[in-house]
Order: sequence, then structure tokens, then C-alpha cells
Amino acid sequence: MSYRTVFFGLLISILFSCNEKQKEDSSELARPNIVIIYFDDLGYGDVSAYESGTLSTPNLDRLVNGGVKFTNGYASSATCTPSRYALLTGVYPWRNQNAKILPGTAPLLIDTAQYTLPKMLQDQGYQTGIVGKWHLGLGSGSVDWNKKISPGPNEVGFDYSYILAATQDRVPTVYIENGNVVNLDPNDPIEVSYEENFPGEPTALTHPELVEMKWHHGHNNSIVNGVPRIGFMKGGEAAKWSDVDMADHFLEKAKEFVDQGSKLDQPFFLYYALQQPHVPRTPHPRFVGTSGMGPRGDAIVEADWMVGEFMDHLEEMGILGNTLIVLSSDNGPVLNDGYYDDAVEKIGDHTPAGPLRGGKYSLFEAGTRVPFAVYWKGKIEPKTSSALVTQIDLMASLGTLVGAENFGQDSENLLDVFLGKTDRGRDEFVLEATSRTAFRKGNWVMIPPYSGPAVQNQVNIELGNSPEYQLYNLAEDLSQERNLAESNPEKLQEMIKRFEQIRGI
Ligand code: NG6
Ligand code: CA
Repeated sequence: MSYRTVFFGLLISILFSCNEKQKEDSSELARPNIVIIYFDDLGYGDVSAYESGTLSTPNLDRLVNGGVKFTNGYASSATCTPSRYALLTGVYPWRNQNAKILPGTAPLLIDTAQYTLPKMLQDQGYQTGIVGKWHLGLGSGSVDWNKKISPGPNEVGFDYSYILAATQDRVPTVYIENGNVVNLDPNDPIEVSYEENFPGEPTALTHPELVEMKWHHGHNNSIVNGVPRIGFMKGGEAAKWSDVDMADHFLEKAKEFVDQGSKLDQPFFLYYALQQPHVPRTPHPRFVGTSGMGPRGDAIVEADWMVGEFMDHLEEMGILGNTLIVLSSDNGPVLNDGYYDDAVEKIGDHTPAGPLRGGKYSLFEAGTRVPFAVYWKGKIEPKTSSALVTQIDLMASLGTLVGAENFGQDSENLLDVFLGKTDRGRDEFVLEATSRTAFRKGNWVMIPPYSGPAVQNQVNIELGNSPEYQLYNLAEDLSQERNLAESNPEKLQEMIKRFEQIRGI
């Protein structure tokens, strides 16, 4: 045998073995089931794994303490619609000026041509589904609720959808499955308006005697199940949801999706968007009184139980070890968000925002810094991470995990951070609250001057508005008590410059 033959023989066998290796790697490419459990208005301190307070959330703790618990994990906005928009698109919400709290009649906010997290997972062979709160608009202008409603979640990447259209306090108070109102009686058509009432229909103002949950601000239009809502609705009697059964109902639908999904020869992605503890807080009677904090605490106990049931279900099906679960919330906490429900009166020592300043609607930390954990039994070592991560980054990170290459423009691949392998997160982040933005870089936060009240009195939350620039060093001052803008002008200028560069101002 000549040297040449030996050389080529070796070369071929090396190339061949490389090829084999590549094959092995790609067949090993992890494609776990993915579940995002997304709370509505759950605060940083509402999970006992974050803040050992009065409220006990053993099932959330099991997930948070069993995975990577992020202490610098952010929603993209201090309100719902913009946060959900960013989660599903990987794009900052302030790039889309329509990304604001939407009425129940708003058109679909996400362009159907836009690449999204669920579309990305579909492209990687996933069966995708959403169960729970949508709040990203439906249809393209004027929806006829009695026909198939489209476009909606199914047109932006979900194979299956079982949703409430906007919020629990907004009409229409019906479930919508794949674009069709569930249990709709064609002889009792639904009409919805956010402009005016339908003649003769009772509202909280005309018929206060029908109201069982008193409104504090807003929430005085149509009354459904004794709860006055935002917006006017007529008809659809048989289709109206039962508020106290909502948690059980969504749990059932989430389990059904998982059961169907696990029969298929493909992984599933479930976006499980819980309605708790957003108003109106309507825990099932078996949870009433369990927290000692009134309906807000009881709704969290109920949601905690749901998460436990859901995880047990995955375990019983033998798929928990093959399912990556993300737990987070769309924005920070609020006590009185428009109803008299004892949330303020019964709060006791509980601190929904933990050590953070502000709350829902606020540019201060409690608006956007939320419970954020990634759990994958047997694959992720439990740890606490102070890395800066945001929900915008889930698209690129989960995408990288499953072999995708196209992500939303602002999504950063932090896969190794989410898997707990490193603590090197994002460097910087533009956060948003009711169309205002602020900037975090490293441990610093800069809030530009904004007109508007310092405190939103109805909800009693500091919004972060000030005529002056604000600059905080979170490493030393987590609760943002010392404004360093004057004493550290260099840092302030550096922050303003970078912020304006990103914002394109
Ligand atoms: C506000 C509502 C509030 C809540 C919020 C949306 C009033 C006075 N307040 O406009 O109750 O529904 O919108 O919350 O109507 S979110 O979590 O979906 O962003
Ligand atoms: Ca919310």
C-alpha cells in the first residue's frame, strides 16, 4: 500500500467520521416540549421563592427553586399587551406605537406577516397552542363575533387557540376556540361596543343593584355574573364564561392540549396564559379565604394550585423530563386595579413587589422586574442567577435550542443563561411603561424626565414620572431611593447617549 493510499484512506475515514459525528449531533439536537406559563400582574414578591412573605406558593416554588431562578428577569413592559407583543415577536414594544392596553374590539396587533415565536417553533416541527389570555387584538377592524373571528392567534403561529379575547374585566366575556365563540347560540347573537351601550341593556350605572363586585374606577359598563366590566356587550348568554370556574377551565384545556400533543410524533409548545391575579379576582369557592388576603391572595393560591396540577400531569404522563418550562408574568403587581375587593385592606405584611419600587404601570423596577424561572427536570441544575434577562430574549434563546435561525430583531440569544450554564446575560435593556421608556445598562437605570403625575392615585402606584432625569445604581440601591443624576453627571450622560442611540431619538 502506498503512502498515498494510506493518506487518502485516512482522510476519507476522518471525513466520514466527522460526518457521522455531525449526524449524531443534529439527531441529538434537543427538541423538548416547551411551555410558557405566563401570569397576569403577578409581582416579584408574590412568589414565596422570591420573597419569603405571608403568601405561600409551594408549587411555584417547586418550579422556581428547581430551575434557574432569575432575580433580574424582566417583562418588556409594565402592562399586558406590549409585554405579550414582545414575548411573541422578539421585538421591543415601543417600536410599535399601537402596542398599548387594547380594548376588546381592537384589531390584531401582530402583523400576520411578522415572524413570531410560535411560527418559529412550527417551522422546527412543533405543534403550537395557546390557552388563556390573549389581549393582542382580533380581526382586522370590525369583528363579527358570530362568525369565525380572523385573523387571530391561529394566523400568527398557533395551531390551536383557546382564549379570552382581552382581559377578564373586558367584554366580550366568552371563550374563543380557534376563532369561534364557544357555546354560541345563533339565535342569541353577540354584539360588542366600547363606544356606547346597547339600548335597554343594564350597566353598573343604570342598575347598581345587579352589581356584586363594586367598581372603584372604570369598570362600570355591562354587568356579567354580577361583575361590572369595561365595554358593552349584548346577547351571547349561553356563551358567557363562569368567572369562578375559569382557572379549572383553562387547566382542563391546557391538559387536553398536552394530551393531544403527546400523541403526535412531534414536540409541542404551549403558551399557557393564566388570568390571575388580574382583576376581577374571582377564585373558585374552594379557594376563597385560603390566603387570608382576600380575593387577590386567594387567586394566587388558586393559580399556584393550577401550576402544581399541570406539572403533576406532565409527570404522570412521563414527559416532565422532556419539557422545558418558563414561568413569568406580564407586568408587576397592583392592588386596587378598579374594584373594591379588599386587596388593599387585607394585604397585611405581604409585599407583592418585594423590595422593588413602583408596581404595574410604573417605570420603576416593580413595573417590569417579575418572577422569571426556567425549569427542565434533569437537564437544568437548580440555581439563582442575577443575569439580566428579558422575555424578548426567549425567541432567540429557545430558537437556538431547537435549531432555528430567524429571530425577532431585539431578541438576544441567551440560551446558556436560561439553561443556567453562565451568568452573562444582556448588557442593556430599554424597558417600557404606558408608552414611556427607561434604560437599564449594567446595574444602572436611567429614567428620562416625563410630565404626568408622580403617583397614579386610583391605583396608588408611583409611575416614575419626574421633571428631572433619574439615575439609580441598583447594585447599591435596589429600591431606587437615591437619585444619582446630579452627583454622577458622567454616568448620566453615558446612559442618555446610549439610550437615545437605541431609541433612535
Ligand atoms: C386599565 C384598567 C385595569 C386593567 C388594565 C389592563 C381601568 C380604569 N383600568 O385600563 O383595570 O384592566 O387596563 O391591565 O379601566 S393589563 O394587565 O391587561 O395591562
Ligand atoms: Ca397584566
